[in-house]
Amino acid sequence: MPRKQTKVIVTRKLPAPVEKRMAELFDVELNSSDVAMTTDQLADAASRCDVLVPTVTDKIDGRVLARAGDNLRLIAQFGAGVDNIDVQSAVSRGITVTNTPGVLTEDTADMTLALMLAVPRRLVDGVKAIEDGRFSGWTPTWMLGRRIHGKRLGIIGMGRIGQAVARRARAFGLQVHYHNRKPVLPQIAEKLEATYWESLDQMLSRMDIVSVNCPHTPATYHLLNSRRLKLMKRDAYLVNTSRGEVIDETALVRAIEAGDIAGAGLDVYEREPEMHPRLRELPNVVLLPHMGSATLESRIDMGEKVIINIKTFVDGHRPPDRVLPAML
Ligand code: 8YV
Repeated sequence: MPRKQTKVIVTRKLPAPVEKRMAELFDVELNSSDVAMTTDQLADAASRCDVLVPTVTDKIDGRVLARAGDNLRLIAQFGAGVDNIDVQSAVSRGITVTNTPGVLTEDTADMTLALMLAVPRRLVDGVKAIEDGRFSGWTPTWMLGRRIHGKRLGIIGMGRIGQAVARRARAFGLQVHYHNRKPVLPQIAEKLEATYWESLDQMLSRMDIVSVNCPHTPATYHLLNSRRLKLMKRDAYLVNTSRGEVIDETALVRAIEAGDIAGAGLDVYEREPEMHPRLRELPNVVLLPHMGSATLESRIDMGEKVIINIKTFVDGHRPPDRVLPAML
């Protein structure tokens, strides 16, 4: 099919240069209101387009896919994570799924480090003290946090983002440990001086900071449950810039309230934009609104990846960022 006749529906507002390029290339329907679509609206979109461009806020499940038209051939996710899409159902209906890996790695790793510093060093407490006019001068014992340098970092999920976190962590003098489905290549492990733990339980009990950098899949849902949170050291911190579902949020709130762990830095939640109501009341947490990849550069690069995936597909080739159920 000629590109210009390819009907592309984009579910959310994308950066202006991305929308402009899409409009030049395809018969595109944009969402200038940026209001997230309902299930009915998504199903309607899926029934009318050749290519659907969803984001993390759109649940493309069996119900939506069942109502898709025969014309829907490609779901080109704007995002690295695809846990909002029932990839298995899509692929079994002959629909190709793509994502945008690689281009948001460095920004997400930066935000992970920002949280790893912010929680133990009480960055937000300090900002609030200034805002509230509570800074009455330096004292030897005020605003004491915990040192980062020399501590042990345990990374759960040593993919692109996990490795980017490890590179940064080395510069901060952290010792890198990781748990992954399998060890990384020896040359990568050597460069990062990273220690592999086959047993997540054993790693958790020895780390000072734990960072979640694995995708949300059925295998990682509630990977950090109440039992595992209890394995962590009482003075350890937990950081999550991946997906909320990897941590049992209620168990996390209880663990922090009970003093089982020292605090947490979270960018993602189990039921976004909702979060456990007591999370906001805890003093030793830093909470961000899912902004790990929120730079203009990342979002434009993600848009460009979406465009390349669509163009390649429409031209009859295999798109570069195809996602297969076996990869999840
Ligand atoms: C994206 C993310 O911006 O790419 C991901 O997986 O978590 C985010 O940073 C979001 O998913 C857009 O769909």
